[in-house]
Amino acid sequence: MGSSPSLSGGIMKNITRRRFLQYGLGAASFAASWPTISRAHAAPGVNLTKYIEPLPIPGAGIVVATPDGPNTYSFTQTEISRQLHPQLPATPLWAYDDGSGLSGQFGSFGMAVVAQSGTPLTVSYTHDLPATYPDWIPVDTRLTQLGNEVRLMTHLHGGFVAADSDGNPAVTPNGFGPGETQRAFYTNQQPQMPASLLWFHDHGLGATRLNVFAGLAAAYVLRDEFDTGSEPNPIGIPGGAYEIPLVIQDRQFNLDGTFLYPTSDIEGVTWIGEYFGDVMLVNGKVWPFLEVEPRMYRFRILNGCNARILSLDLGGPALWQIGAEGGMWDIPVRVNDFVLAPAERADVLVDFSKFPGARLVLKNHKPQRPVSNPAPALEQVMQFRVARAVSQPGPTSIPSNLPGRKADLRSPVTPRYITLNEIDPEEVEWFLNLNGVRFGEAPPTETPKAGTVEDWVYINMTGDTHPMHTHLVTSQVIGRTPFDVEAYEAAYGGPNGVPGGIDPTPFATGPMQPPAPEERGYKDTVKANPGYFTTIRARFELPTGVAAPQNYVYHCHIVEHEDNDMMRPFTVMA
Ligand SMILES: [Cu+2]
Repeated sequence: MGSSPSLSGGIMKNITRRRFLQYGLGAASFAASWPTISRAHAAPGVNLTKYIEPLPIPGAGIVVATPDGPNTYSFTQTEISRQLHPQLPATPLWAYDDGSGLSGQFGSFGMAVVAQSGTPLTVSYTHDLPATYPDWIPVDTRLTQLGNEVRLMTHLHGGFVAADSDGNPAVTPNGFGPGETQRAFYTNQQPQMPASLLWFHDHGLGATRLNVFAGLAAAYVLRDEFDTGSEPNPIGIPGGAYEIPLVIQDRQFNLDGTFLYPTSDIEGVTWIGEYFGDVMLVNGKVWPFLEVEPRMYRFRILNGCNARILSLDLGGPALWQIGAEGGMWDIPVRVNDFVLAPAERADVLVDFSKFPGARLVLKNHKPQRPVSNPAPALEQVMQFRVARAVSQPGPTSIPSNLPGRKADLRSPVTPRYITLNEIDPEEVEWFLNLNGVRFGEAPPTETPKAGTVEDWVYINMTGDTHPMHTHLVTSQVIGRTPFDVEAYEAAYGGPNGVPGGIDPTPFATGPMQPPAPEERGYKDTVKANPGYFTTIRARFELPTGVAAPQNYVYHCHIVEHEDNDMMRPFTVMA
């Protein structure tokens, strides 16, 4: 393709592949570029029989972590092996061990901390994994600080914590090595950490995608006096055995049972642009089933995929969403499906009372535009088998009010304009960035003053949706504005994309579109769709007793993108 003198070749290529994917060639062109090198040893997921093992749940397959002192947990990152499907050999996994030895973990996702909003926790993580990566985890040593060494760092995703408890590479770029212990203080402070579903996962610089893929992810459930987790509760929502986490992750397998992570077919490159599986795991088991009673349930859904954006539908029962990443909302919202990008969560009420005896399949569809994600189709997620009898009736109606919050922040100071760029796709130098600079290339340019409210405008120069995650804060989605990407790029683009700080408003091609109904509350991960600039608003506060400056990061939560520089530090200033 020709390129005008005012544009670098890199920028034109930046557009090329992603535009093809977005505007039609889609599946065909993606299939052609799907890495093939290791597929000879792949165990095709299509051959695995679906819905023959039960979903692991807390207390039966998912370990509810046991503290080793008052409000203190001590985890060890360790290697275990579990059979994730009866037709597969056992799979080696990396896991968080609470000291129990993990006999209660049945699958590849098996740990949950239950904490109380308002009560802080002290948590440690001790690296007891191999010193170097095993063969089934393909490191790209161009992206890591210390080559093939396994360097770990646990981040509490959604945590309102001091920088040195955050588990972020702006503070600890080298992470933690074998035998070393990371210590963290999780404030669980109110109102910033209300009852909600958080998760903790590895955040090793340049290796997050691999460490999470290997299993280092766990749930962190915050409760309060309303959201007790028991039934009955003051809110009038299901609890106990009728509240169930659904952590959805796609994977590929090798014939020997190990997880398969493809490598690039570009000479000299190991990293791939996105990891997509051909098998769906829920709570760490391949295509499981769950027996439910014909009554109301509460599901806490987390997209734990590396790169796949899910669009989920249950094909029957009414779905009511009551909250998302930043906790519960003020009212329930009726939804038809859930479009969840990696790290996004949905808190959902589902009433099976009209479906006794039914077998329902949770399905995943291709997300509708303007959401764009190059994932190949993977339609089936899990099965619900509805029994005919109810053992405990529980709530029979959706509550009209909830004890949570609608996002409503006012008086932002000057907005920050942040560009999302993809450079030289399908070439050796392929990488992504924010503001035209690599993660460690320049000091932070996002430096909010503690206590102020800021609008951050994510200007997507690529053809894909990027789920942008900001550490420390949750955000209100203000809206998304369509704009002329090519004209903005032609005016301001350079070899590494468009730099930050340039208002795209003069290039808008229509009015700002309001947030989706399911973006009602505060969110810690927001979809930045292609063809739009997305405006979010947050109050940049620090936990009680923590003095500015404090360093955090924000990044795309497609973890392949995060690992290849779609991440930047930010500093909360005095
Ligand atoms: Cu991304």
